[in-house]
Amino acid sequence: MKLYTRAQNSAGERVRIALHLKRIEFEYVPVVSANTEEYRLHNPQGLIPTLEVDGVNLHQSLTIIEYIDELIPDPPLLPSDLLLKAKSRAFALAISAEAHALTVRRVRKYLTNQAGLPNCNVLGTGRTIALAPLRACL
Ligand SMILES: N[C@@H](CCC(=O)N[C@@H](CS)C(=O)NCC(=O)O)C(=O)O
Repeated sequence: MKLYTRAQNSAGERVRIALHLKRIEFEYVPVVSANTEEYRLHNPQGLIPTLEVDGVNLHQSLTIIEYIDELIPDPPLLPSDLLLKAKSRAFALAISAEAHALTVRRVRKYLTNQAGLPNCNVLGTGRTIALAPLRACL
Protein backbone atom coordinates (compact mmCIF):
# COMPACT_ATOMS: atom_id res chain seq x y z
CA MET A 1 0.00 0.00 0.00
CA LYS A 2 1.16 3.51 -0.78
CA LEU A 3 -0.20 6.60 0.95
CA TYR A 4 0.24 9.79 -1.04
CA THR A 5 0.16 12.64 1.43
CA ARG A 6 2.34 15.27 3.05
CA ALA A 7 2.87 17.14 6.31
CA GLN A 8 -0.08 19.35 7.26
CA ASN A 9 -2.43 17.37 5.01
CA SER A 10 -5.21 17.02 7.57
CA ALA A 11 -7.24 14.62 5.41
CA GLY A 12 -4.11 12.50 4.99
CA GLU A 13 -3.54 12.56 8.74
CA ARG A 14 -6.94 10.95 9.26
CA VAL A 15 -5.92 8.09 6.99
CA ARG A 16 -2.45 7.80 8.51
CA ILE A 17 -3.92 7.51 12.01
CA ALA A 18 -6.28 4.74 10.83
CA LEU A 19 -3.40 2.82 9.18
CA HIS A 20 -1.34 3.04 12.36
CA LEU A 21 -4.27 2.00 14.60
CA LYS A 22 -4.68 -1.09 12.41
CA ARG A 23 -0.91 -1.68 12.36
CA ILE A 24 -0.90 -1.77 8.57
CA GLU A 25 2.48 -1.28 6.94
CA PHE A 26 2.46 1.24 4.14
CA GLU A 27 4.79 3.30 2.03
CA TYR A 28 4.59 7.03 2.71
CA VAL A 29 4.87 8.91 -0.59
CA PRO A 30 5.32 12.65 0.03
CA VAL A 31 3.38 14.80 -2.44
CA VAL A 32 5.25 18.04 -3.11
CA SER A 33 2.51 19.44 -5.32
CA ALA A 34 -0.93 17.90 -5.79
CA ASN A 35 -1.41 19.97 -8.92
CA THR A 36 0.87 18.07 -11.30
CA GLU A 37 0.01 15.81 -14.22
CA GLU A 38 1.93 13.00 -12.52
CA TYR A 39 -0.06 13.22 -9.27
CA ARG A 40 -3.37 13.68 -11.10
CA LEU A 41 -2.87 10.22 -12.58
CA HIS A 42 -3.40 9.02 -9.00
CA ASN A 43 -6.05 11.56 -8.05
CA PRO A 44 -7.74 13.42 -10.95
CA GLN A 45 -9.15 16.01 -8.51
CA GLY A 46 -5.62 16.89 -7.45
CA LEU A 47 -6.50 16.28 -3.82
CA ILE A 48 -4.50 14.51 -1.17
CA PRO A 49 -4.52 11.89 0.25
CA THR A 50 -4.66 8.93 -2.13
CA LEU A 51 -4.21 5.35 -0.98
CA GLU A 52 -2.92 3.08 -3.71
CA VAL A 53 -3.75 -0.60 -3.18
CA ASP A 54 -2.66 -3.18 -5.77
CA GLY A 55 -2.53 -0.45 -8.41
CA VAL A 56 -6.00 0.90 -7.53
CA ASN A 57 -6.17 4.50 -6.36
CA LEU A 58 -8.61 5.20 -3.54
CA HIS A 59 -9.75 8.77 -2.83
CA GLN A 60 -11.60 10.67 -0.12
CA SER A 61 -10.24 10.17 3.37
CA LEU A 62 -13.43 8.81 4.93
CA THR A 63 -13.92 6.28 2.13
CA ILE A 64 -10.31 5.19 2.48
CA ILE A 65 -10.75 4.81 6.24
CA GLU A 66 -13.90 2.76 5.71
CA TYR A 67 -11.94 0.49 3.34
CA ILE A 68 -9.18 0.10 5.94
CA ASP A 69 -11.71 -0.69 8.66
CA GLU A 70 -13.37 -3.36 6.54
CA LEU A 71 -10.04 -4.80 5.43
CA ILE A 72 -8.76 -5.21 9.02
CA PRO A 73 -11.84 -5.25 11.28
CA ASP A 74 -9.88 -5.47 14.55
CA PRO A 75 -9.62 -3.10 16.36
CA PRO A 76 -12.83 -1.54 15.02
CA LEU A 77 -12.72 2.19 14.35
CA LEU A 78 -16.41 2.68 15.13
CA PRO A 79 -18.42 1.72 18.22
CA SER A 80 -20.61 -1.37 17.84
CA ASP A 81 -23.71 0.37 19.27
CA LEU A 82 -25.70 1.51 16.22
CA LEU A 83 -26.65 4.89 17.64
CA LEU A 84 -23.09 5.66 18.73
CA LYS A 85 -21.88 4.46 15.34
CA ALA A 86 -24.25 6.86 13.58
CA LYS A 87 -23.16 9.71 15.86
CA SER A 88 -19.49 8.96 15.16
CA ARG A 89 -20.10 9.01 11.41
CA ALA A 90 -21.99 12.29 11.70
CA PHE A 91 -19.10 13.82 13.63
CA ALA A 92 -16.58 12.63 11.02
CA LEU A 93 -18.71 14.06 8.20
CA ALA A 94 -19.13 17.37 10.03
CA ILE A 95 -15.34 17.66 10.05
CA SER A 96 -14.54 16.34 6.57
CA ALA A 97 -17.53 17.54 4.56
CA GLU A 98 -18.32 20.83 6.27
CA ALA A 99 -15.56 22.37 8.38
CA HIS A 100 -12.76 21.10 6.15
CA ALA A 101 -14.56 22.08 2.95
CA LEU A 102 -14.94 25.65 4.17
CA THR A 103 -11.46 26.20 5.49
CA VAL A 104 -9.25 24.25 3.06
CA ARG A 105 -6.58 26.29 1.30
CA ARG A 106 -7.92 25.85 -2.25
CA VAL A 107 -11.29 27.32 -1.23
CA ARG A 108 -9.63 30.26 0.52
CA LYS A 109 -7.40 30.82 -2.54
CA TYR A 110 -10.42 30.70 -4.85
CA LEU A 111 -12.40 33.18 -2.76
CA THR A 112 -9.45 35.55 -2.61
CA ASN A 113 -8.06 35.27 -6.14
CA GLN A 114 -11.02 34.31 -8.33
CA ALA A 115 -14.13 35.47 -6.51
CA GLY A 116 -12.54 38.75 -5.46
CA LEU A 117 -13.31 38.44 -1.77
CA PRO A 118 -9.89 39.28 -0.33
CA ASN A 119 -11.25 40.16 3.08
CA CYS A 120 -13.38 37.07 3.41
CA ASN A 121 -12.47 35.51 6.73
CA VAL A 122 -13.36 32.03 5.62
CA LEU A 123 -11.26 30.43 8.35
CA GLY A 124 -13.16 32.37 11.00
CA THR A 125 -16.45 31.66 9.27
CA GLY A 126 -15.67 27.96 9.09
CA ARG A 127 -14.78 27.90 12.76
CA THR A 128 -17.95 29.75 13.70
CA ILE A 129 -20.53 27.95 11.62
CA ALA A 130 -19.00 24.50 11.29
CA LEU A 131 -16.55 23.80 14.10
CA ALA A 132 -17.88 25.69 17.12
CA PRO A 133 -21.24 23.85 17.26
CA LEU A 134 -19.38 20.52 17.28
CA ARG A 135 -18.25 21.19 20.84
CA ALA A 136 -21.79 20.35 21.92
CA CYS A 137 -21.32 16.86 20.44
CA LEU A 138 -18.21 16.04 22.49
N1 LIG B 1 -12.68 15.50 0.99
C1 LIG B 1 -11.27 15.24 0.75
C2 LIG B 1 -10.50 16.50 1.04
C3 LIG B 1 -9.07 16.40 0.61
C4 LIG B 1 -8.43 17.78 0.63
O1 LIG B 1 -9.09 18.82 0.61
N2 LIG B 1 -7.13 17.79 0.66
C5 LIG B 1 -6.43 19.05 0.59
C6 LIG B 1 -5.38 19.15 1.68
S1 LIG B 1 -6.01 18.84 3.28
C7 LIG B 1 -5.74 19.17 -0.73
O2 LIG B 1 -5.45 18.17 -1.34
N3 LIG B 1 -5.45 20.38 -1.19
C8 LIG B 1 -4.71 20.58 -2.38
C9 LIG B 1 -3.34 20.99 -2.08
O3 LIG B 1 -3.04 21.18 -0.88
O4 LIG B 1 -2.56 21.17 -3.03
C10 LIG B 1 -10.80 14.09 1.66
O5 LIG B 1 -11.36 13.94 2.76
O6 LIG B 1 -9.91 13.34 1.27
